[in-house]
Amino acid sequence: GALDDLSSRVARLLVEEEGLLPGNRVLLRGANGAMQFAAWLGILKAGGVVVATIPMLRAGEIATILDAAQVSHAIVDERVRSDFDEARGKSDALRSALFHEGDTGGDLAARLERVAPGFEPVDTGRDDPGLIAFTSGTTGKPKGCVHYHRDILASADTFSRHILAPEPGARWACTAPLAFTFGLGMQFVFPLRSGGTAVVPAKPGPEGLLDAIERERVNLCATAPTAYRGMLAIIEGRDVSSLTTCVSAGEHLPEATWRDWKARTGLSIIDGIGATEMFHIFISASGEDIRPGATGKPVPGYRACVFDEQGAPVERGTGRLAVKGPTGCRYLADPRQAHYVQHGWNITGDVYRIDGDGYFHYLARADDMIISSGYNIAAPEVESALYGHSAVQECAVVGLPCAERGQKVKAFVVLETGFEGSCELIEDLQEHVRQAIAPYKYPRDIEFVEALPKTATGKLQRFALKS
Ligand code: 3UK
Repeated sequence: GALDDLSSRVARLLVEEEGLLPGNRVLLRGANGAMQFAAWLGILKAGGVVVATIPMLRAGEIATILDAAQVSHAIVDERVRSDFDEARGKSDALRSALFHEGDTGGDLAARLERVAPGFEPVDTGRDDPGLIAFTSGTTGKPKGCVHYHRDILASADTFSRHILAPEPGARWACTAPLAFTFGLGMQFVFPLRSGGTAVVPAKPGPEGLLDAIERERVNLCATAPTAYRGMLAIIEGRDVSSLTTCVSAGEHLPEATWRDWKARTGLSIIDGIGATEMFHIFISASGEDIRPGATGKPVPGYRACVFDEQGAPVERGTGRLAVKGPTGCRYLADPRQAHYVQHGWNITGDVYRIDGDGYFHYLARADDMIISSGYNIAAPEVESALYGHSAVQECAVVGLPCAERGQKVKAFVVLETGFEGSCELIEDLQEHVRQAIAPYKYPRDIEFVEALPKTATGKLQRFALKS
């Protein structure tokens, strides 16, 4: 009721005082919290289109989005205001900016108290845009993915309903921001659709998530593989007994991480591949259907296959992943649409193997396949092997140019506390990989590092290690 009231006030204020018209784009900028959630709903009630941005973005990146989406209104948390203020000067479309501070403070909160309650939502259609989600864009100009009102519910009624099967009243916590559609689903849309409660961690990262789980008795948690490893490193003595469902997405979940989490908590992590272009997860498995190391099978409502080398869709074997279903890619005015959607299939840029039982096994991003002495080596497979070694906290594998082999496999390794880098440890890690997978895949170079380069959404930036 409180969320309904607050979001209706946001809608009324936007329409009656700030001149918002249906179809106008509204920038949202702030950390996850009740005011940002109410603003998100209020924008949709007002017939607007949500353009949420990750709080970490800087002025240049915000200016690009303001321009690309022709944003006319903005709702910004004071605490991340400065980069926005710098960016807004460069925009000719922006007409109004509202500021709040956390959930209850700032000018916007005061104005909302004075607005008349209640608002009849604008009569939008199922095929009206509800949001534009910008891809994290590791290279090139960010792409705006347009999702309709129906896409938002489609993900809740496919992945959430069939794979998570959440109980009403369940408590959900997630580390991802609303601007990342993974977080939008797991932290807001799915709990709302299933009558659950969103628990927003007070601190970012694995420790904040663990605190939230313990303090608020969270049932469903969702984060990236790195954060599961981060939680495992500090889980000793913590109470996570309230958890029933754990979701991992954003990157491949190595089998060793899945097994470590299972050994420590008794819970089977639900891996799922999603994409900003697809709104949410489209291949996954839960409960007894999980095969550790595999992503799973197409979520009910979706079809998936791989394109073989001749470009023909096949149901078994290895190739570029192709998927279709109730959601799909609609880039905002971008010629790259023709790369992502081919013959009615969404081509995600990932290489997958489909086994005899129809399970989908992640191999690599197409650009993370290493070709060394004529062999195809998937970087994540070598990483998965390294994760089976107790000294490895985190790792990244890349192919570096090599006169002799074309490319050679190099691993960057962050060590667990208590281990120190040495020639013996390098040899030990190399031998460990040779025992775990085909010996030609072992990393010929290993470098110990303090940390690995990550994108704003926590994805490994392999390309940054190639220079
Ligand atoms: C990779 C995975 C292996 C894959 C996302 C869940 O990550 C999300 O969206 P992005 O647009 O990136 C998409 C790409 O990320 N990926 C994601 N999940 C997995 N690779 N195993 C996985 N489980 O390369 C994909 O093409 O940032 C994830 C829900 C919503 C999302 N937007």
